[in-house]
Amino acid sequence: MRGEGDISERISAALLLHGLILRGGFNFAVNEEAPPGPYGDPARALLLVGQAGGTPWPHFEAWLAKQPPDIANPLDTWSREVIGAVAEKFGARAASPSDRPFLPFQQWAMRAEGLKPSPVGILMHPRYGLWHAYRGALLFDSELVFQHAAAPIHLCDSCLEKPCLKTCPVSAFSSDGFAYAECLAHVRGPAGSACRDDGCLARNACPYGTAYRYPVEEQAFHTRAFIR
Ligand code: B12
Ligand code: SF4
Ligand code: SF4
Repeated sequence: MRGEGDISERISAALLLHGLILRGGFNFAVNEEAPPGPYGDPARALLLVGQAGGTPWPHFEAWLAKQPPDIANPLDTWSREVIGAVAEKFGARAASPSDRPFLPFQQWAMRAEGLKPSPVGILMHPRYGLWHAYRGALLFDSELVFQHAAAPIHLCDSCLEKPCLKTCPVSAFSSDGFAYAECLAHVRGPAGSACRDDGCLARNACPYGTAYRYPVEEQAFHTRAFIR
């Protein structure tokens, strides 16, 4: 059994070179359905890789400047390249949130860090608010040692005003889920310039984690990818 303390510190150091961080992890239960590990058998442990705030953005932009101008899905490609190299170095297999069929990254994140969804679907983090994401997972063929951490406070529970739900021009969030088509039509349309240029108004309305808010260029990049 690998010592998680030791390996996760070394993995963290390797990821930090690209502005990425470890987002916790867990061991799969025996007989639990798990994605393949590095040798094709079901993985025994998982570490999530992600970002908090815009720290990977300058690394990604520097990489992008050296790519052909018509490169498809650049952020996925960069993430796969960087996280794939870290996986290889540490005997893991890298998985991406964009791999098909989609892997349950948000369920994994809830299990790894005890996070819960905000009313806008994005998981709420006690420190980063809505300004964090997952860029990959490292899958191992043997168990790791994890420290047990207390479940974090879910900030949405005490947020009575819920400005995130009052800001969207097309009220895209409801108990039925995210009205993807309505959001898309608005963001693509003539009245959608605020969402297009400055990012999702609902996400930006949340008062938490504002120090981690993505740079405007990154928000515009995500919106462009979303409406493509
Ligand atoms: C398909 C997808 C979408 C689709 C449809 C979402 C849906 N209704 O299912 C669309 C295109 C609408 C979408 C949009 C966005 N998404 Co999205 N999306 C995904 C993706 C690739 C697959 C989701 C899935 O089916 N998973 C498979 C099931 C089995 O896994 P799961 O963990 O059980 O899935 C959970 C999510 O689907 C979630 N969910 C359901 N409805 C919605 C709606 C929204 C807006 C979100 C964020 C989550 C969400 O609930 C499920 C149960 O826990 C995931 C990555 C992944 N692999 O999970 C990202 C992911 C959920 N998206 C994410 C984000 C941030 C967004 C955006 C907010 C920003 C963006 N990337 O542009 C936008 C929202 C639009 C906006 N107005 O800004 C993040 C969430 C991170 C977090 N902090 O929680 C993820 C995890 C990607 C990542 N790299 O981190 N997304
Ligand atoms: S505005 Fe309030 S309810 Fe909405 S995501 Fe932020 S903390 Fe949660
Ligand atoms: S991008 Fe704009 S239209 Fe879409 S959910 Fe956010 S605020 Fe609403």
